Amino acid sequence: MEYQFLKITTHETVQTLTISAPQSLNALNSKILNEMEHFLDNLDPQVRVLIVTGDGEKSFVAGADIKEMAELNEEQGREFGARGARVFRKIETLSIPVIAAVNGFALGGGCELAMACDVRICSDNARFGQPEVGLGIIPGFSGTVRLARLVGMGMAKELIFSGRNMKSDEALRIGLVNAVYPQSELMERAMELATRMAANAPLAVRYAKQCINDEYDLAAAEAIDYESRMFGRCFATNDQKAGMQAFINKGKAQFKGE
Ligand code: CO8
Repeated sequence: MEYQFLKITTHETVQTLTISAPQSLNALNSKILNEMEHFLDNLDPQVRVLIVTGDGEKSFVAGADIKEMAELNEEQGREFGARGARVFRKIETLSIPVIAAVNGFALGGGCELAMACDVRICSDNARFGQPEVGLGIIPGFSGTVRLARLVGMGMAKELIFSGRNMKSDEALRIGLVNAVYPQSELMERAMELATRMAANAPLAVRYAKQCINDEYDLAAAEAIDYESRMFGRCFATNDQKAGMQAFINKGKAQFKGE
């Protein structure tokens, strides 16, 4: 499928998805959400890490498209919110790591998109925030869920109730992003991190992601048991044999993801 709003580039086993709607600072409309869903549902199985970013140097994603949302009624609003939430959940549960390279404004749905990714890094000009209450709505693409989980309930409530924007240094301090880089270095640093992840055993990385995601909602005893079972599963893979043999032989394993 030819995408109107997505640019996709591939470097070895790392793919970069760039959201591109420059006239609205990459704001997410229904067409973009549909294209993202199609892309995620048809991800190339050779891809081991996905980087998500926004087109240009000003904005990652400046939110959901306010012009599209302005005339929605209750049912349409629920449907639009559910569509975004579904697409973002697909990112969160994708079988490979997803890195958000936040290159500017990540507001509203943009901040929510970044939070659905596994890891967030950003440029020094990035701005984060959930300004929805200033528009008469609440975060609707799972922001009330993920922001509180990422930065704690008190900070999430302050940010969501005030709707204030936050600079990259504060985002780093509260743990919303893992690292801040000069704008000119961001994509190179994202690729370095992705390449490092992509060199590891793909099934082990997948199981680790599944563990961290699924165990979050379990009681400790259940979570520990879940991890033990997933740990056991690793020993049914060829990559475990290859990885450990390579260590013993002082070599480097070429993982096949099987
Ligand atoms: N939606 C639609 N258009 C947008 C958006 C947006 N979110 N953000 C920017 N644009 C458009 C502007 O309207 C403008 O278009 P035009 O040239 O036609 O007037 C163009 O992008 C450039 O923007 P600005 O001129 O405003 O650029 P500035 O540099 O002056 O300001 C800002 C940049 C600060 C990012 C500013 O554009 C802004 O505040 N944007 C809106 C940010 C926002 O409030 N985002 C949250 C939206 S709500 C949301 O995301 C809810 C998610 C859950 C939805 C659940 C649905 C039920």
